[in-house]
Amino acid sequence: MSFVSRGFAGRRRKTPPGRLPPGQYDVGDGFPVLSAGPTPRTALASWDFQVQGQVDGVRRWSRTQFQGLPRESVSVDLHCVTSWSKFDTRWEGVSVDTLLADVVTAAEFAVAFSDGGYTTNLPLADLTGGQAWVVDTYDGQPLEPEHGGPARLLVPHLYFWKSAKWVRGLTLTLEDEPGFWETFGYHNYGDPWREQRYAGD
Ligand SMILES: Nc1nc2c(c(=O)[nH]1)N[C@H]1C(S)=C(S)[C@@H](COP(=O)(O)O)O[C@H]1N2
Ligand SMILES: [Mo]
Repeated sequence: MSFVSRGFAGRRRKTPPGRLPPGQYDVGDGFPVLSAGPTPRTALASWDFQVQGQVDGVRRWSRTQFQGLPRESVSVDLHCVTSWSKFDTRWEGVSVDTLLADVVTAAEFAVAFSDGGYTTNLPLADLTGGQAWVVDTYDGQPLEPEHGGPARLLVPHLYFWKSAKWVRGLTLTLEDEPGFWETFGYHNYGDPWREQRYAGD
């Protein structure tokens, strides 16, 4: 005998129509943690963010300076290559447009680098135009270390591995230089709507 009616399974809100890319499922209220290594614990006092590489001068913001930059709130859907998607996630941080505002560069690519050694590459055009942020707040709270605190990159229009956790900066490059997962056979670009999971997709 079972008292559990099928109705209870339907308590989770429904997947918003048209927002689930091919091969993905809605993870609902859960927020999986996916890290290729241990969670680095960076002292907030020593955290900084740098823009380096093909630039007319390295830009560096201390934690305090970073917190003084203009901030944006965004609500976005996340799509992990392991096939979970999470809708309407709320973040706060600094637009990459703000960080690159006065940088003079001929670069067309960038490599985001993180504490712990993780890297991921993107075309510069995918980091600008209101498409990417360095976020330090999730759902109104300081970003937890497991999810990338003190700060992570957020590039929601690409698979979530492009959103480098524990990010410390961007290296602007003339040539495209594959990052961590990209060297291990994942797709170089990673558009979830074109299901670009692996090299060759
Ligand atoms: N530094 C770093 N960033 C990372 C990763 C990682 O292993 N190290 N994993 C990526 C992958 S594959 C995904 S799906 C998301 C997971 O973020 P979450 O743990 O907050 O869900 O972070 C991405 N950013
Ligand atoms: Mo992922």
